[in-house]
Amino acid sequence: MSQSLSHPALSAADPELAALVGAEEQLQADTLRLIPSENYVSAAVLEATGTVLQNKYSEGYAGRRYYEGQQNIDQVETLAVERAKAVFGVEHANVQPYSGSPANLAAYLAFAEPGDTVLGMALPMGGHLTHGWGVSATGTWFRGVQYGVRPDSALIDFDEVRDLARKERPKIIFCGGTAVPRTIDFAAFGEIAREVDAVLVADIAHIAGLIAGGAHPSPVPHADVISTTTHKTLRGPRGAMLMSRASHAKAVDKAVFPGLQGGPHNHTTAAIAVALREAAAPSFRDYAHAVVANAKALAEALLARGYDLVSGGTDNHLVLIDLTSKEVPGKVAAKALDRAGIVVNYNTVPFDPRKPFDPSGIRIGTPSLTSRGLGTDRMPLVAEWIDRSVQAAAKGDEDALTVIRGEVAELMAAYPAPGLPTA
Ligand code: DSN
Repeated sequence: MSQSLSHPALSAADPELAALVGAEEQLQADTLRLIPSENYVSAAVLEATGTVLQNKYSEGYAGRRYYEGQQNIDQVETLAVERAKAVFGVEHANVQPYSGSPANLAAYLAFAEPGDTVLGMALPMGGHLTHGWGVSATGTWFRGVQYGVRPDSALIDFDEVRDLARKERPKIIFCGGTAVPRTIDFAAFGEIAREVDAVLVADIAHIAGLIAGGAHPSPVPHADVISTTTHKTLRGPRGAMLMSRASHAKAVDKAVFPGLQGGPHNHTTAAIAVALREAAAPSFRDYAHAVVANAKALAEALLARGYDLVSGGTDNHLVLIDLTSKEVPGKVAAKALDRAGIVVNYNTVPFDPRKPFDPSGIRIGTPSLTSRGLGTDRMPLVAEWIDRSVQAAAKGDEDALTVIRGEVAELMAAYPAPGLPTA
């Protein structure tokens, strides 16, 4: 394993751990990372996560803490809050949720009682576990009612959403998801939520960066609450935010702390502030639009190679490939792609006859490769590598995967990743 020269103190204190960090740096440098929920953060965001801010306890909110010594932390959190409000055009922002699942759980705590009905998109249809799916606490402590997509178009079935909302009268309606390749119609969800007097929570975790950069419509003013992680298309640290109208501010804040969490992770808050400053820059608009352009180009190139894409393509950063016609299970393809240096995740497709741990599809996305500067001209090559890897997987041709791995590493060396040490 390689030593991490960029972490001298760590290398001296714990060579074993430092070697693993170094190996991960190498892996992230050499591979084509296509998991749509991953990205590369900037060196500035990375530095902020490694600061002494992590030494401090700060239960409470700026100006009303339960611990002294908040002279700097209050300013850090206020910066993050104000930047979030400006970037997303919201009245209130809470930057303390530890990640997306706790952020969503805080929304339940704020607006529902255990046993209440909540309406969300089913996990196998593209929704998230925390939108009321059975194995999640949100589906056991609450009564999760789930909507899906149309079998013909794989688009959200708004007739079904409206019918379920009228019949079930949910306290909360969740929109957004983890495997939704098309634009979320926040206005349509908002209309349904208002009709049944439900709180609409827009989970924009996947598309937050696209919204910040103007490459996807904003849920403002349709959603009552906006939940997002900060580490996907937004290119921040692993964390989350809840944003809302001013009228919901108190309920949201109370649910996060003291309802659900203790002290905020101040180093993460600082890094969120840095990421939001980056997201406010004009260059981030270019980034967000380039992510979408790359995804569309990649989808076109895959369609040209005979791949079935859920919904026929993409409007955002994500492409969901149904491999049924290729006669290669998603897991087999994902593992072969990994050996070829192309990192994806296997994924269910809507109405999947296979099980979630061995599904029919793979999910890919373009946030990471766009962060490295690859443009639409490279997407036919990416599609070719995916195609060759899937064919190699079908034939059990390990040599072909090794050849592709070399080609991938050679191209990626020409596109240094933000935040990674340069050799
Ligand atoms: N499941 C994560 C993803 O989309 O990868 C989000 O929680």
